[in-house]
Amino acid sequence: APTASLTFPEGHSLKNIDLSVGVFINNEWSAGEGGKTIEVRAPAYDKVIANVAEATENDVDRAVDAAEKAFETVWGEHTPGSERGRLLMKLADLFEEHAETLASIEALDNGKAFGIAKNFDVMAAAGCLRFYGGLAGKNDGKTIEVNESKFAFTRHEPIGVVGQIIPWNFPILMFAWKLGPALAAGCTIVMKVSEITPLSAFYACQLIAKVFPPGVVNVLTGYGNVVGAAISSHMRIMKVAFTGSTLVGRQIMKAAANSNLKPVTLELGGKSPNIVFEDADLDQAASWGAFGLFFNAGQCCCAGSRIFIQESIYDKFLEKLTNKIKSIKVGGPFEADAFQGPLTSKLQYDRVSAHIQAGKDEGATVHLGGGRHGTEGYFIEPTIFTDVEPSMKIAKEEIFGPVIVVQKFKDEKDLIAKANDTMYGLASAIFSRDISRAISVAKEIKAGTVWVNCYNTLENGVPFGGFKMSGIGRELSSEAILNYTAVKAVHINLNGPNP
Ligand code: TXE
Repeated sequence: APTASLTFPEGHSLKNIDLSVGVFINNEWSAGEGGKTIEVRAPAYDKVIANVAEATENDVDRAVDAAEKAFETVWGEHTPGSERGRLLMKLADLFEEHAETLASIEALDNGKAFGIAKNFDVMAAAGCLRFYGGLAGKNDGKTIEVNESKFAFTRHEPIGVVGQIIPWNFPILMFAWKLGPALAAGCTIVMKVSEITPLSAFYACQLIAKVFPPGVVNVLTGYGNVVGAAISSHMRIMKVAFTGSTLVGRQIMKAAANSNLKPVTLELGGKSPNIVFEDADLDQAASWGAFGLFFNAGQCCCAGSRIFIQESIYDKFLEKLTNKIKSIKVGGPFEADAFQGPLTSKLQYDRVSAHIQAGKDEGATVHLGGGRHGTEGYFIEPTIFTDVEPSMKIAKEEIFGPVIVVQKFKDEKDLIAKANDTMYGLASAIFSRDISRAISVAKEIKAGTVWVNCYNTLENGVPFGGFKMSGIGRELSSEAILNYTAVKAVHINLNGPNP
């Protein structure tokens, strides 16, 4: 099986690390069936850092065989919930013990700042695994009193082998978000990690092999139209969970419908409104507004990419927001204090650049930035567009980069119409000191998350997911476990008459 040897820039706490980058099935590594590999690049330096095994449809079949065997022999209902929980917590501990290494790999592969990768991504991943460790075995059914001669009970059974497909913006965190609820429910997994950022998950597989029986977690990467399609159309995969673009979400759903009608959960794109009322604490709103979009270089599904400012404070707030955004340090993953890294792939850099060009062509004003940052890697300057019309491409489409679109509104009625004028409905935020206004507007916004006086704060215990074309189903919290269980009703005849 292929291996990779990663070298970190001088001055970093870790010099280099070797890791397996093959197909991970039954806690063992192998080459992809065809022996082909995929180049993985470090986006900050535009350099190839690894050649990882490209899996094929047959590799997916092998992974399903392993997962099925594990489900039928050692996992599922063969391991009590408390024991599944203990193992999840053990993996959480290992994530923390290996945080330095996991974060170094993540920073190099994805481009995000090492400090953020360590203190946010890896720690949040560990926290998520631990949260689901605590929930394992607590998803009880009901006893239902029907009548004198009958009662029924329900069992929440693990659904079986599940397929999971994740993207490149939060590789290790999405890995944990998917693993946690599925393993807590008792499912076994065939996971496709993004071909753009597979490395942190591969390192995590070494930790998984120390904790879980063979076949419980199987991980591979490859192209979406081959491996992703094989997973979503597999007849023996009983459920598929996907995070990625709306376009691909639709294909996954079609593939599920055309194969075994497996249930589908989708966590897709967004164009989330961030609303600043005239009575807001403007410094607070500017700070969260900048964080809400520029965190992870704007590559967040829930990014607050449309800022709506009430007319009466437009100039004053725009100035505060602009100053905050100007203070963002753009830099490589191992530069001290860098907040905004590169776009994670050349493709994403090109897509974001095309959106910026479209904004210029359609007549919006570039208030800040609007170009490439530096000469090496896929960096784009923090960018603000003003004079934006709702019909413009930059106001409608998800940009998924460091580009914020600013619009004005008159009053609540005007705001609600504008904020909801989108096919998406993932997140939103309201900045106001008037709690009644915040709550009543929160009720009107068509989105799965409404933040009040904050942005991008995710909690393991709070469900996350989209309205409208932002997705189906919820991640995190006890809700996510329901995605991985099937409810069985058992009817008991006590002494009822024969028919
Ligand atoms: O996503 P894709 P891309 C949005 C964001 C971005 C756009 C495109 O707007 O600009 O999507 O990004 C796998 N069957 N988000 O092209 O293609 C693929 O291999 C099954 C939002 O990178 O959706 C990868 O593992 N799987 C987002 C995963 O899907 C397929 C995160 C995501 O890739 C497949 C990322 C197929 N036919 C992008 N084709 C979020 N919600 O956070 C591809 N894949």
